[in-house]
Amino acid sequence: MIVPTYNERDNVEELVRRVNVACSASGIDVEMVIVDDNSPDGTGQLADDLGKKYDIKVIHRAGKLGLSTAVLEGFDAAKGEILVVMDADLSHPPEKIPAMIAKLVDENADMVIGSRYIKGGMVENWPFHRRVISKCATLLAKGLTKVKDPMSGFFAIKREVIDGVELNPIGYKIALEILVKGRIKKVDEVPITFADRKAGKSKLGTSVTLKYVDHCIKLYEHKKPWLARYIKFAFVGGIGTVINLAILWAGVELFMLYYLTAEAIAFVVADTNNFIWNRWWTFRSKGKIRIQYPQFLLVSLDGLMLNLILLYLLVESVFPAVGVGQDKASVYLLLAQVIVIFLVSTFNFFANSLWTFSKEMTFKPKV
Ligand SMILES: Nc1nc2c(ncn2[C@@H]2O[C@H](COP(=O)(O)OP(=O)(O)OP(=O)(O)O)[C@@H](O)[C@H]2O)c(=O)[nH]1
Ligand SMILES: [Mg+2]
Repeated sequence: MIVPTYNERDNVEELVRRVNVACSASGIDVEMVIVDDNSPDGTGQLADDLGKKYDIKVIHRAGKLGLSTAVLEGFDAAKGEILVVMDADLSHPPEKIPAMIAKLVDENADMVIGSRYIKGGMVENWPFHRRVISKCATLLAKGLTKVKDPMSGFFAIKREVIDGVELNPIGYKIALEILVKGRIKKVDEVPITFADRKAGKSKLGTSVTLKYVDHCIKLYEHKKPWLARYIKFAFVGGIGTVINLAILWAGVELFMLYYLTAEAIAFVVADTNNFIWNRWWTFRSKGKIRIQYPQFLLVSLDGLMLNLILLYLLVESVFPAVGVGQDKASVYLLLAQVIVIFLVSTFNFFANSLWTFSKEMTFKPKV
């Protein structure tokens, strides 16, 4: 049992007791590994004291080094062939451990999640905003795993699942990392009632949310590099689109430019923005800018031609044919450009992936 702790003095004793009661009732031999980050409230000392009565190994780390690294250190220190991870704040019911282990042993699962979001599972007393955040976070991971509650901090694995697997501790959600990278053939879930922490403070903050999004993006890149980069490219394109539309609008409305001229200027400015973001973020490229920027611009020039032709066709023939967009400064002009941006971005994505950033994008699977 790996339990990371930071300022959990009011919870840890009850946790240890309940874990031991639950396990001994089911004949499970349990070693607890408490990984404490020098909690100012003395959790580490209390854990040492509890070690006199229970089978506990306490790892004292110098300071708050993060939840995921704590869990990974716990994995290294634990002796067992089955590893269970749970929070110390009594949110996770220790009484469910035997059912989770039974699925590993009797039903040959490789990983079992204590799940809030399958039938029989629930969350107690969460305010509306936390439910929404949790649901959104779960939604973001949908493409990574079929598990209903990959955000759970309560799970059990066989050690062989992570043996020799390089786990990146950037994320707060180590279960998700294991689900994506671990050697898992069969994964199962056991319903739990997630109790809101009664004592101590949450360690969640905005930076955790941002790190989570970053973690998810990296996992998608690991699992589906093309899709992940297409989405990032589209996101960058979204920002570029706003810039593009703003300049197009200003050109037509404020500077009285011909709409195609305004769009040409808008396109170049937005495109340079896109290059910077795509090189640095989408493709994480370290290639030579003096080669890549001209390549990117060249791709975009083709894109620009396509853009102008398609915009012209939409504005001059398609829209009039369906009876809209006679006024060139109208919202229909912008609508036409939005459609064109989608088509041209897709063309640009493939051209840049296969040429400008071809070193970063190969069809070979990552090893
Ligand atoms: N060792 C260590 N443990 C940590 C660290 N951050 C959090 N923890 C522990 O990890 C577990 C989960 O943290 P919580 O603050 O409960 O996070 P949460 O469950 O998402 O948030 P709440 O629902 O508000 O409790 C708890 O047992 C914490 O004590 C850390 O930096 N180091
Ligand atoms: Mg908690």
